[in-house]
Amino acid sequence: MRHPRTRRDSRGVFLTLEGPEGSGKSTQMLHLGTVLRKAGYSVLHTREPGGTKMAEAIRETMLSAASKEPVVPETEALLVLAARSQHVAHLIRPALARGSIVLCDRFADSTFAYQGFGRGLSLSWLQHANRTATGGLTPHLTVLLDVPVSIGLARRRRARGQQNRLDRESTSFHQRVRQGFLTLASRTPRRIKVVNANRPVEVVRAEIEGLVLGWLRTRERRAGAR
Ligand code: ATM
Repeated sequence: MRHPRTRRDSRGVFLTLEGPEGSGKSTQMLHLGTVLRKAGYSVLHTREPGGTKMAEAIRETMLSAASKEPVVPETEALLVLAARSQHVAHLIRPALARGSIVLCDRFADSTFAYQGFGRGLSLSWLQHANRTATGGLTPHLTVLLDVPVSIGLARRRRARGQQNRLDRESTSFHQRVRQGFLTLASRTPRRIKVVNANRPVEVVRAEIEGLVLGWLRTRERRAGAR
């Protein structure tokens, strides 16, 4: 199965949530999914790396801290891209074709932030490889939850038992990742909306909800006017 060459599926809506460690992304994803379903949308909630059986197996390999064998940055990038290729072909594109909202916890911006800005791999190579893996599929809207590294890592450590291989990277790595996300947002401000996640969870929740529902209504109004 090859990826079609279309940039976006015209029926469904592809929304992603991004952010560094401890930004509260997973909690906010669950809430947003509930809000969208209550508003009458059909929602597919998924995550990266992961989403299909094979992609989840790749996630386990990539994030496991069990092996003592150091992971080469290129290997890490190719693993997330392999997982993404399966995910896009077997889960995301079919859901978009059915007209669903696909709500995805991380996508290509994480590859640019972690493997590009964090690990120092070439962004143009990553963009090219990502296009090959996805057939050019790009989210319609991305919410970036931003939080200072010290706060994010402390939150993550408190959530005991959840530390993976990347959580254990140096503070400077996580700083580069955070700055990387903010750089991506400043380059594509129409798609990537930054939300300050260093506030009480319900304040952040309300902002995300307003932002996404407002964006969907504007899109529907425009589609109706055509
Ligand atoms: P979550 O903890 O948000 O499920 O993400 C899993 C990890 O995968 C996350 N790091 N930590 N800790 C970021 C990492 N990741 C990448 O490095 N590149 C990618 O392209 C994706 C999608 C995730």
